[in-house]
Amino acid sequence: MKILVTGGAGFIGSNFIRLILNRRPGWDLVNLDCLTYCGNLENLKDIEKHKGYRFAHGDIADRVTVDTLLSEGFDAIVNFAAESHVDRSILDASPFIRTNIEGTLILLEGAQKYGIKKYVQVSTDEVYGSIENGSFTELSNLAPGSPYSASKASADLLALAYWNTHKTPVVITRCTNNYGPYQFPEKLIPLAISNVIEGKSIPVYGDGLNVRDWIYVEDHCNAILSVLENGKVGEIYNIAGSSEKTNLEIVHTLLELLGKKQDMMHFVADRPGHDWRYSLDDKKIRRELGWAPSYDFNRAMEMTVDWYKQNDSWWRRIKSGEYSKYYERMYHHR
Ligand code: NAD
Ligand code: TDX
Repeated sequence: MKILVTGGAGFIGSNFIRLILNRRPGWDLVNLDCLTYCGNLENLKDIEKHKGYRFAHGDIADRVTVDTLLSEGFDAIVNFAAESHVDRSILDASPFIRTNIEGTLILLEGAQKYGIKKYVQVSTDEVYGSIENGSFTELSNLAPGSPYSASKASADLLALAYWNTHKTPVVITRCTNNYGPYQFPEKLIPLAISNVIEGKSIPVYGDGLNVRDWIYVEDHCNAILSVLENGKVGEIYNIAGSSEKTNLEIVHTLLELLGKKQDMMHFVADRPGHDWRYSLDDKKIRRELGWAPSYDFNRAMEMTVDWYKQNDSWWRRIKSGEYSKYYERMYHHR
């Protein structure tokens, strides 16, 4: 089995590559990543010389790059490559349109042209928008609320249109909020942990009562592997962690795990258009593919805090570079 993994130098992609090399020895993986601000080859340092792994530096939105690579012959594509941060999509949506929509289109065209047998589009719960009560199923309407989620919803629609029109063998996964090793410290959990270790307070948007469902990244990666191997083409699979928490609950848990006082947080101006609650019904993937998350939330949060404590050079390097300018711009006025 030879797989093109795109965006494999990011958070979830790098965890997925490591999982596959462990769980499916004999598979060949090529990681196509253009290394944006959050793409980091350090995330793959321990496996960079693995015989089943190769890095290809390039852009999914560049047709020649994708065409040249796919002409080698691949069985499957798993598309993680994306601009993934909601706050950045509020500051400037253009890169989201280019990578998340145009990039997906180019991969779909390539999948079609080179007879790829399975194309997995890694999507998000955010495409359904916010929900007051209950949970979205795969049949729920799309109502994205941010430029980020609108670009992901567009990509999902393109993928489904390719299945309908060309019978391109696409499968879509929609997962809730991930946490774990190698998450870029602009997202709530790694930002909060690293801030506290640095002696800084955690910025909480609005009243902190927005709700997210949290899943440990390895559980998400296992779900994607199930979908890659056994998911039905043309279908969508929701993936959830069954751990809905308010942002304040997350912050309190982290401060407790880090042994700090609960006042090491402060409220800042809310995110414009901030979705209030995400919630997914994931009965379909449990029933049809027999997947279920295996990590307990409290245990996995503990493991995550330990990882950021033990790997502080990883995030300190990121925080002291270009990223510091973004952080200043994001939080200075809040
Ligand atoms: P990330 O931002 O950490 O990583 C994205 C990776 O894509 C980076 O390595 C980056 O260099 C690469 N990339 C960006 N543009 C590219 C391009 N044009 N060509 C090639 N590579 C490019 O993101 P993540 O959190 O790992 O998310 C991965 C995927 O999972 C995304 O599609 C995201 O929408 C989806 N997702 C994320 C979450 C979450 O909680 N993080 C939840 C559900 C779904
Ligand atoms: O400093 C912060 N303070 C804060 O209160 C940050 C960065 C976030 N927040 C809030 C906003 C959200 O309600 O915490 C919640 C989580 O925020 P993010 O970590 O930015 O994630 P979210 O916006 O929920 O989106 C994430 O989950 C779905 C990923 O970034 C997406 O890529 C994924 O699709």
